[in-house]
Amino acid sequence: MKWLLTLGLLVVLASLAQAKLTRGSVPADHEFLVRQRDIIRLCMKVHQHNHYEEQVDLVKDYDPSVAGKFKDVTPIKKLMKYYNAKTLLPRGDIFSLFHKEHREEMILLFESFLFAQDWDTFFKTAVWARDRINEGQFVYALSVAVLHRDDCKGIILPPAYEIYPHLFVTSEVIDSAYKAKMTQTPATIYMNFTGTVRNPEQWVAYLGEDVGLNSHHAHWHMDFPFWWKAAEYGIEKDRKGELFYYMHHQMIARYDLERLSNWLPFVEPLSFEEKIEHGFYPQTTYRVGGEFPARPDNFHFHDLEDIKIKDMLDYTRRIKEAIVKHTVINKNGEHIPLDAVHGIDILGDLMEPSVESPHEDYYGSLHNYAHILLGKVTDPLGKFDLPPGVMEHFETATRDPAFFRLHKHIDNLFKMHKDLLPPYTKAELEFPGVKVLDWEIGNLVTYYEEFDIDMLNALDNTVDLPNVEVKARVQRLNHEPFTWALHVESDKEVTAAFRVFLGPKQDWYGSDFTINTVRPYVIEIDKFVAKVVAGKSVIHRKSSESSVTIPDRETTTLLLDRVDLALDGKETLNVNKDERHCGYPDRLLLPKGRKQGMPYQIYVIVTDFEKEKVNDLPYDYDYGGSLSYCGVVGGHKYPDTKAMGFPFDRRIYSREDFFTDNMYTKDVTITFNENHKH
Ligand SMILES: [Cu+2]
Repeated sequence: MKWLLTLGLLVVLASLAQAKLTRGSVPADHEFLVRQRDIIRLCMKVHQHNHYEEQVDLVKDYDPSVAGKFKDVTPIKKLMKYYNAKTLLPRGDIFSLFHKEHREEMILLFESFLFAQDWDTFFKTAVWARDRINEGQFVYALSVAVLHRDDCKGIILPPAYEIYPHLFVTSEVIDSAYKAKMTQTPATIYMNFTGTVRNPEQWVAYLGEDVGLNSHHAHWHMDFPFWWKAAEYGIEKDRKGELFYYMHHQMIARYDLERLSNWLPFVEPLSFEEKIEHGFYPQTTYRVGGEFPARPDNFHFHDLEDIKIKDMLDYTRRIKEAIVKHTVINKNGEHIPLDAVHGIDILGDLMEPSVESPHEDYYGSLHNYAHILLGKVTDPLGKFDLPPGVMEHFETATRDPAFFRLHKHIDNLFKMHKDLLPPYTKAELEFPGVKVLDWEIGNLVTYYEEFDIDMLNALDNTVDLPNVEVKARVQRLNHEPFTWALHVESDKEVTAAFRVFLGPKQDWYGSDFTINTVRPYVIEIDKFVAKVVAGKSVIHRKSSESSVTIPDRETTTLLLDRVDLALDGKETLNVNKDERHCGYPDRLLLPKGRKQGMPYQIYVIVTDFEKEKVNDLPYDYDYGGSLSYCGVVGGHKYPDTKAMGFPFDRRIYSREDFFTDNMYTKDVTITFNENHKH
C-alpha cells in the first residue's frame, strides 16, 4: 500500500512540476529580439518626438495607405483622410477611451494595426503613427494590437506606470524629479498615498493605488475591450460578459477584505440619487498641465449634457426588470432568456456594455456612463474645462474609492440574477468516489515592502542635460510565499478540477459569517486541473502557481538591457509566448490580515474535469497563467463549463445541504508582520 501511495505522489508531483513561469518558455530568436526592442522603443517618451533616428528615417516618405498591405484598407484610408484634413485629436491633448470621438479615431488606428498583413506593414504604420497621431491614442491602439497580433505573441509591453508616470505619481514627486535632472543628481523620491490618515478611506489606499493592481485592471480591459468587434476582427472573446462580472466582483471582494483587515466596514454601493460621501483628491497633474479634478466630500451627481441621472435610473430599473423576469429584450423586440448558463454572460455584455449588448438604447451603458459621470462630477457642464478625472482612464480608475462603490452597485445587479437561480443540487456539487481527507497549509504572513517606480519617461529628453536615474519609492503589500498540500482519496484514477477560495470568518461587527452570508466576500485563490490516482495521494501547490496571479513586472530599462545583451549574443532571453499582461499581482494574493492574526476560512472543491471540459486540449494546457480573472485569449474557449465562482455564486441553504466529501474547509490565520526585514 505504501509504495502505491508513493507512486501516486510522484505522478501528481510530476504533473505539477512545471511551474507556470517556465512552462512554454523558449530562447528568443534574433527576429523576436529585434521586434521586442522596436516595440519598446516606440513606447519611450511618447510625449516627445521619436528619438530613435533609424525609426524616424524608416517612414520619411512612407504613406501607409499607399505602400502598406492591409486585409481591409478602409480604416487606414479613413485615418489618413482625417489626418490630412487635420481633424484628429492633436498630439499633446488628453485621450480618454470613454470619449466617443477619441475612441473612434483610436479604433481606426487599431484596425489599421490589426489588419496589417505582415510585420513590415504593421511596424512601419506604427512608426508612422508614433509621431503623427495623439500619443494616448497611439499607445492604446498599439498595446491592444500587440496583445492580439499573431506575430507579436510573447512581446512584452512596458507597464502603464512607466509609460505615463504622471498618471501615477503626485505632482510633488514630478517636481522633485525635475530638480534631480536639473542638478544632475540621481534621486529616490518617497511618495505617500493620496490623502492623510485623517481620512479612513486612505487606510486601504495601498490597494486602490497599487500600480500593479491598476496595471492588471487596465490590461484586463485591453484583453476584453468593450468596443471589440469579434466578427470583424475574427477573434472571439469567450464568456467576455461573465468575465467582466467575475473579475470586477472579485476586485470588490478583495477590496472588502482589505477594508475588514483595517477595521473598515464593507464598501457601500453607489446610488445616483444620493451624495457621494467620500471625496477624492488625486494630487496628480497631467503632463500637459491641468490637475486631475478633485471631488470634495458629500458631492452629488449632476446631469451632463448627454448623460442624465434620470436615464441612469431608468436603465437600472429596466435591467432589474429583465433580471426578475429572467429575460431581456433585443433590438428586434425578441425575448432572450437569462438562464443559468448564459444569463450572466448576457448581463455582463449589457451592463458594460459591448457590441454584443442586446439593446443599448434600452438598457443604456450603465458602467461606462457611470465612469464618465464620476469623472466629470465637479465640472458636469464643462464650464471650467477641467481635464478627465481618474475614473475616465482604466489605468487610474481604481485609485478613486468611488470606483469600488460604483462596481458594488453593478455587482449587486449581477448578484440579484444569481440569487434568483436555484441553489446547486447535491448531484451538481459532489464527485462520487473522491474524498478530501486533509489540507496542510504553511504560514500565511503579509508585510509591507518598498517598491521603486522608474521615472525615466516622466522627464523630457533635453539636448544639454543627460538623463539621470530618478525613482519614486512607494510602499506596497506583499506576502511570504506559501505552499499547501491537499490529501485526497479516490476509488479510481480521475482528472480532477480543483477550485480554492478564501473567505473571512467574522464580519465587521465580529459576528461569525454563515456559509451563505460569506459568499459575496469569498475570493478565489487558485484553480487548476490535475490527475488523481486511485488510492490516497497528496496534491502539492505553491502560491506562485496560482491561476489568479502573475509575477511582478520587470522594469522596461532592465528588459531593454537584457534584449540588447541577447542581441549581442551575451545572454539568452527566454520568452513564453502565452504569458499574459493581465493578472492580479502575486503580491496581493492574500488580504493584509492583522498584526495579531486574523481568522479566515479556506475552501476547496474537487470536481470531475471530464464532465466540465470544453475541448480535447491536454488537461494541464497553459493558458498563460491567469485564467481565473483574465480568462483565455488567442481565440481559445474558456476551458470549463462551470460558472465562474462556482460553487459560491449561488445561494446556499445551510452547511448540511452544501458540504460534500469532495469539499474541505479549514480555519487559517493571516498575520501582518510589521517588522518584516527587506
Ligand atoms: Cu473595469
